[in-house]
Amino acid sequence: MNPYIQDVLSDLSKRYAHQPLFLQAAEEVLSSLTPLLESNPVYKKNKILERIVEPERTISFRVDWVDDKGEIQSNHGFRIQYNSALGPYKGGLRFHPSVNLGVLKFLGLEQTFKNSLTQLSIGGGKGGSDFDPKGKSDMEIMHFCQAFMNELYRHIGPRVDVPAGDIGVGGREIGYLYGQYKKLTAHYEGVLTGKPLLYGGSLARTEATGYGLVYFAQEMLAEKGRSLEGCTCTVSGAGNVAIYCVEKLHKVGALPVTISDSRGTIYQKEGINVDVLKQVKEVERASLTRYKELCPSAQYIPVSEYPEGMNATWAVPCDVAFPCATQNEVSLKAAQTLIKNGCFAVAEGANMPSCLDAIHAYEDAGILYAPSKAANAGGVATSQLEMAQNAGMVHWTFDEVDEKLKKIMANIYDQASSTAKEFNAPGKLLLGANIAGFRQVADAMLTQGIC
Ligand code: NDP
Ligand code: 2IT
Repeated sequence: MNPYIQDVLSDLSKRYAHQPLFLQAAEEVLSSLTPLLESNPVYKKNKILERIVEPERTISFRVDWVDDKGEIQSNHGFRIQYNSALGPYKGGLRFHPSVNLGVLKFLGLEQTFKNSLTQLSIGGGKGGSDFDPKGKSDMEIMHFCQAFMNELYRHIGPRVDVPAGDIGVGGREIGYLYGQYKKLTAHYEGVLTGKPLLYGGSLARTEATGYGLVYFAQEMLAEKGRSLEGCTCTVSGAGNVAIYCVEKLHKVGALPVTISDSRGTIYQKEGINVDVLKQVKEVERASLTRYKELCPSAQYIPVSEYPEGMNATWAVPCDVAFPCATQNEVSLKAAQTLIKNGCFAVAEGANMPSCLDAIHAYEDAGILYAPSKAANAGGVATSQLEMAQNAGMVHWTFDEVDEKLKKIMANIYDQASSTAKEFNAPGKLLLGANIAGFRQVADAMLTQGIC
């Protein structure tokens, strides 16, 4: 590894030892940059690495709200405005008890390079709260979202910072957040994306991350003369990304056989039933034990019965694996099991779902690997299409948005693949995506001066 990168990573690990996920994300990106930095001393001269890994601004606030029993609750809220070299800050909000500054810094750093790869003039941001939506009533969710926006509204705007969804934040939460923003500012504007269709949401935004992931995987397989048709696929997660990944896999003739949530995994040999999955997760907001009730032929494996050190999903033999739940859900042991069972490609829907040693295992085994910041960029790209429609006061059809999404995913694939070739590492999409994403942000920073 280049000594400049080593110095920056070593300094980061001293300063942020308490933020392991952020350090992991920084190492994952920076360790790809050696060939670029060696041929371009200008980045070191301008201390680009030291600057790019630090958020431009971190906002943290208290969120007080009242639950259904009349008790006062208090949570932590954050918005990280990571990098605005390429455009307004853009990125989701995550509501999950595990949220802290380190988690959001990892997500914000990844988002910065992901958004760069879309080539749609969006900077990087991320936010959220340690609020746990599980088991909360609709009224409690609304009160929390309103309290969160009471602080957030002063920092965002359609040309400033445009939040969206992530884990625990979907159409319902974006609706409540939007209502409160409008109440506080009296502005009816595209300040959030993933909005319901009635007031500025874009068709195909709900589907975009999962569909885009499958489009990316198709591009990656096509370059090797292969296709998803007839492939058995394992998918983890049962939320927005997983549902529409499963739906699209069926549409392209693949067979998705698993889904999972934080309590267990469903394995259904004949293929996951998308209608039942949507009923359970989007309508009833229930656990996957309910899916098992509705589809008795499916097998349910509770977390307590998972093989040691791994998620049961990755023990199911497959051709292609799609991790779509959360970070570090594919351990080294899981990666080795996938490879041993004949998996020939991994395409990441979640952000940073593979541990660093799992990525090394994919590379050593020579299997195809679609890294998250490229493969799951369809969600944020379609958010930008929502911003464009809002700004122009126009509405595009589902097919128009879907066609644009397909082209964007093909373009991201081309950037990752051609950049890997440019640096003599053909097929190494992680290296290609990291260099391509980084180079655009870094070059924009250089031309904007020290400010
Ligand atoms: P959702 O909240 O809709 O779904 C998340 C799913 O993952 C749920 O099934 C959840 O189970 C499971 N999950 C979450 N955390 C854990 C955990 N710690 N352990 C086990 N299972 C867990 O979120 P999304 O589908 O939107 O997001 C999934 C991933 O995709 C995240 O990494 C997110 O950052 C990424 N992503 C999302 C995009 C989007 O547009 N929504 C865009 C790009 C990436 P349970 O309900 O039981 O908690
Ligand atoms: O990780 C992601 O790219 C998202 N959660 C989507 C962000 C967005 O602004 O649509």
